Order: sequence, then C-alpha cells, then structure tokens
Amino acid sequence: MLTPSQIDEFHRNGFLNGGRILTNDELNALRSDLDGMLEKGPDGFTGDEPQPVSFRNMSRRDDEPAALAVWQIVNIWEASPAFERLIYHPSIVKGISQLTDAPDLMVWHDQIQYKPPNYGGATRWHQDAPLWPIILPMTPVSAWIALDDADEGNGCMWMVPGSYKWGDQMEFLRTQQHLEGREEFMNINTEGFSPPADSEVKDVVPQPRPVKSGEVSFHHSLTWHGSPFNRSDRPRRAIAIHYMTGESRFVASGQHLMKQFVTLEDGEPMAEAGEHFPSVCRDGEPVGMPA
Ligand SMILES: O=C(O)CCC(=O)C(=O)O
Repeated sequence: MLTPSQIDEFHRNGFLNGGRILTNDELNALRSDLDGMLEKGPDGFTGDEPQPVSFRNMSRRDDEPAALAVWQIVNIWEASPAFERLIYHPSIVKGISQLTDAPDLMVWHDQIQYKPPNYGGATRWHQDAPLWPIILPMTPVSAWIALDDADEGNGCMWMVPGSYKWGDQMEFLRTQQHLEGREEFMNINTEGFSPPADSEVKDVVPQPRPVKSGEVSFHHSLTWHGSPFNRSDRPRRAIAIHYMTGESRFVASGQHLMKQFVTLEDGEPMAEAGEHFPSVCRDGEPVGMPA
C-alpha cells in the first residue's frame, strides 16, 4: 500500500519511487528468464513455444561501428511464468489502483528495455500516452521495475517534475530527439515550448531518477521521460508494465502494435478485449495470478 504522502508526491511530480517490492528469489527468477530470452535472440524461438509479441533492437543508431542497442521485448509475460507473476504483483497492482483511483485494471502491455553494458543506446525524451492512440481515456500510470540498479552511470530514466500537467507535448519533444548522452539529456532546449498559462509548474527541470534493483517506480503517461546511453560496464535490465483502467475504450482509428489482438468495435470497452489484456484488479483488489 502506498501512503497518502507518497500519493501526494506522485500527484505533485507525475512520478514516484514506490520502494522495494521484489524478493531476491523473484528478482533472480526474472533475470534468469530474461537472460535466457536475450541469449536466444528474436529469431531463436521455435514455432510451438510461447513467444513475446515483439523482440527488437529499438536503437536507431545501428549505423555505428559498435552498434548501440536498446533491446525491447513486448509482452514477455506471455512467454515467461516469472514475468506473468509480475504483472499480477499485488504491490504493483494496488499501487496503480491507488494512483489512478481506478478500482478495475487490465494489462495494456509490458515492455522490457535492456541496455547492454558499454553500448546501450538512448530512449529519447517522450510521453507515453500520445504513442498509444488506440485506447481512451489514456492509460494514466505505468510501473517500471528495475532488475539491475539503474543510475546515472548505466542509463536510468530522467523525468521532468510536473510535466504531466502540460498535456500532449510530443510535437515539442520530437524536436529534442537528438539528445542521447547523459550530458546532453539534461539540456532540453525549451525555446519552442511554453507551458499552458494556467499551469502552476512553469520550469523544465530534468532530473535523473535512480531506481535500485527490485524497486518499482511509477510514472504518469504524460510525464516527460527518457533515458540516455549506457556507457558503463554494467547491464541495465528493466521492465515497464503499462496498465489500463476499467474505463478504457477501443479507438479503432489509431495504430499500435497491440491492435492486432483487438477484435472490438470502435468505442467498446477494452475490458472485453480478451486474453492478451488480462484483468489484474477488480473493485480495488488485486485478483492474483490465475491458477
Ligand atoms: O526503460 C527506459 O529507459 C524507458 C522506459 C519508458 O519509456 C517507459 O517505461 O515508458
């Protein structure tokens, strides 16, 4: 359970470190499943074994001699029992329910982001909600769980406090996509940006947000965030789990990787979207992983 002061902190900043939630055994099981999958690689799955929805290097800098990599695996929970247990983790689910004030939650999708030692690429400044145009109202809060200590050295996330209050600013953030290294990352050039006149937060102050292995960090889907290169000799393994509230509805006009699994009509509730979007919380209580 999050405390009232943690919930206040989240509403002030648009992010919160929710503290340690995983035991060493849980952490080791997650690392072992992820490492097995990374070793296998995107082409190593046989036809009849469970597979994630997507597995790719999302770094755009593979023209470099030593190619930079950010390995992204979407819905690893569908291919790994340890990660399937994680999407139902009561501390995560209860935390999301408290921060969204939503009694019912489903999984939207999960997303491993693995930055290998020495040549881990950047995840550029962005907001999540504008990248998810097939659900409305947008999914308000995600959980990000560190499987290694993530700090400034190995490419922890950076966030801008209060930025979720400024609405959809993706057009502006696309002008900052050249920022990739740690020194660059803190220097968002705000020339083309003005916060809404009625916003009490005016200043763009990027902050590194270190997260220890086994801890969960929550962020709002409109919070400005991203993570620079990993030039250290340490890996940075982490997973984001994006949840939907019971109010989420399907928007048929949008495009997204997960749309291939939705057979609903426009405007129908995502709660009825089926097995790729499991229900994890009902009436404010985590349901636990089905037997
Ligand atoms: O893992 C990262 O560095 C970025 C993750 C992210 O963008 C997210 O969880 O929304």
